Amino acid sequence: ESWIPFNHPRRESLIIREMLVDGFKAGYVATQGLIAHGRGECFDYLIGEVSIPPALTAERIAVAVLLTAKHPVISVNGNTAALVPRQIVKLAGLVNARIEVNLFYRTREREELIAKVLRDNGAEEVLGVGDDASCVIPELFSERRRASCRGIYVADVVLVPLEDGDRTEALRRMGKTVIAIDLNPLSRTSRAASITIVDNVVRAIPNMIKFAEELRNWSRDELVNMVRGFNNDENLRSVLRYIVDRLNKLANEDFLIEFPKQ
Ligand code: PTJ
Repeated sequence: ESWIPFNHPRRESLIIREMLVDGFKAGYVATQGLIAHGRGECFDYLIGEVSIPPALTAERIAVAVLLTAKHPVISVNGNTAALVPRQIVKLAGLVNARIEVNLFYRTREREELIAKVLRDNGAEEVLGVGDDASCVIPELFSERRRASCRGIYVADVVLVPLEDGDRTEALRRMGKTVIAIDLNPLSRTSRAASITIVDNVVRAIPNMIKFAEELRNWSRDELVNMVRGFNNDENLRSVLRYIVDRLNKLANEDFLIEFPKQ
């Protein structure tokens, strides 16, 4: 990241790209992960690269759900390991969740590299590596269906940043509460999840850490009550309305970059 000028207007975004490229060069970000990130960036532009109100609502509810879960698990893939490894370990500690490596493009080498990244960032236990992923998620094919028998397989609540739609649906069919973080509000994952957080994982996880620090002092009843008032369908519609309103506003304003007249 040293080559990125300090005053570059898109410095933040370039640094995030660099983190993914570094993870790719180190062998744990999937090639397809770079493409997935580009799609995410596009949706991030539409929401204005900030955590919009319905995202903050979903993040708060998600933390309450994690805090009241029996067996919460945070699923980690290549992109998440590259972008927020330390923050994932912190959040897992605060909500008492186990961490599992669960890859779409599964290879033993990437699993082990990601587990190492997580351990280097403070994780004491990382599930889902190699033979630990010996339970089978029904209705999914190939290596993608393997999950840890101590982790995702028995979890009641699973947090999946950047997940594939098929797997989200399979986890829902198993009766699990699925919390998705996905910048694309139209994706199958977003539409299939129990709680959909339309936000960049680099903002969502730190926000969730703050909410966890606040909500962990709440009673179980207070948390359960708060979750009861949440409707994911309604929240996801608010995201779409937010984008429509924002684009409408921009379409009625001057948004071109001005230059002095020659
Ligand atoms: O590491 P692996 O093998 O598990 O593979 C990970 C990827 C992401 C390649 C895999 O899960 C995949 O192909 O995912 P999809 O189907 O491309 O979906 C990724 C979704 O995440 C897309 O809808 C993107 O808009 C969204 N996304 C990308 N970057 C971010 C994001 N959402 C939140 N924060 C991001 N930084």
